[in-house]
Amino acid sequence: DSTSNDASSRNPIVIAANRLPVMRTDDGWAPSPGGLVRALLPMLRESGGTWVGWTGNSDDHVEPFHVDGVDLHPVPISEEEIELYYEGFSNDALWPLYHDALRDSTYDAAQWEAYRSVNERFAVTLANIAPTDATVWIHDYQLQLVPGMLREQRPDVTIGFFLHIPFPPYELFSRLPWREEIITGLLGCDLVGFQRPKGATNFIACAQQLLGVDAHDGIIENAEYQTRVDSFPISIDFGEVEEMAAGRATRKRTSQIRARLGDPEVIMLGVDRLDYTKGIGLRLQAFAQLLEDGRLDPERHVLVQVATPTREAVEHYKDERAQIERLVGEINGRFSRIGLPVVHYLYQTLPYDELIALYRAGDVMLVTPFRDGMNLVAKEYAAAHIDGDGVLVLSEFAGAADELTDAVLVNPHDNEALQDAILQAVAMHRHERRHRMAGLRDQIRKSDVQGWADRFLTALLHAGEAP
Ligand code: ADQ
Repeated sequence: DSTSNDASSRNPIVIAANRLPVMRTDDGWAPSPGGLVRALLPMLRESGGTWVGWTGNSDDHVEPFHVDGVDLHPVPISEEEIELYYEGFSNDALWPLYHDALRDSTYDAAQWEAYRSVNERFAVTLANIAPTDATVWIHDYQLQLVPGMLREQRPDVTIGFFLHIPFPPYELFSRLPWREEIITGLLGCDLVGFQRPKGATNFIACAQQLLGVDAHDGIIENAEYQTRVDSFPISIDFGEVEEMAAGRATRKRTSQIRARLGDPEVIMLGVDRLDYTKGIGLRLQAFAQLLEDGRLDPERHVLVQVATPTREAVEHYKDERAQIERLVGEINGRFSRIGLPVVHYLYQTLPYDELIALYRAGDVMLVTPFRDGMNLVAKEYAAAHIDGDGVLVLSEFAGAADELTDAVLVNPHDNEALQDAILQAVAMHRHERRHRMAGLRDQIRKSDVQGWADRFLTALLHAGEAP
């Protein structure tokens, strides 16, 4: 593969993420769906690397195993730790803080202790299995202490970290009682990558303010090494989505979906994990208001909202689900006709090919998070629109807004603006729709997930070299 850089062939790569990139099937394990796994697995296979992570099941005590020619090294996490480290500290303390979705601050020392100890277990595992001079790539907010812990044990390895979610400004981050520890953990890296340039500058500012480090040109000076800080916007496997969208089965399914929905003039679509950062509620309210004012017509305009079940054990997620389901009920009660609901709501994880068929059926895609690291749904929607038509309404607060400037960009906190954006998308002239969609597709085609992984690993390789 001509795009694979020499980074992948020089040193073995070891990846660490909360989850292993596999799911259980009837007869063993299969790679998890998703572009990230598809981009990273071939790289590991070529470099003879290993992926370190949790199986997803607390009762598992699985020995290292192989899937598709890649070594997988399970890290056991107990049920209690999942409650404290994962649901608690990662998803109830860090997630809202990093997405400026602040509620009452609940920072709990027992959760922090579990976070620290699971991070330590990852670091020890990595230290034990990483070959001499290996490249270690650590992923996401669950593992921010691992780089520092690993460097202490293994100064020979080159350490990179990529944060998939936003990194907050100092004013928010400094609420965290363990703020210095987190920054110190990340400063164990040779390279720290963020989705947006703003994440990188926020991180540098926090390191300066909290630890008084010396920083210049995206480089932080530590006692004996440097940490490079930069942005690497993640993407999707454009070719694969396009190919799936072009298949006969997808085309058939797309027309079937349109027919089932009663062949409306405009199908609006939302696809999100059911997360309070995704702005599903405000989107539904804007839609309801437009119906109420007669600016949308339930006979001509329908909304399909797919909400994927996620983090169901966390209280805020239960509340969010209840709110959304009440809203859907209210809107349908008021505006639907027999056999023709105006909101079609699915609380389900769909197979990827069904999702692609839905994207193709969607005339207007509504991606309106309050805050989002990147948002891959926005990119998948455009990649699936091989017909060159369709409009993306996209929140300015999604990382994707930096690149996808041909979307209808909107501030989702401003309900009037959101309503206007929806109407603008619905009424957009065909010529403008096609022009914008071509721009979106060009942008995503030229920076896909393979390019993202190559850029990160190349930068990591050079970051690890002596200055
Ligand atoms: P997420 O918050 O999960 O990811 P997103 O980037 O939109 O958000 O990715 C969701 C993925 O799940 C998409 O690839 C989508 O196809 C899939 N998906 C969603 N609903 C589904 C359903 N019902 N059935 C099947 N598949 C479904 C985090 C960050 C993002 C960042 C990514 C990657 O929050 O900001 O873009 O990581 O870095």
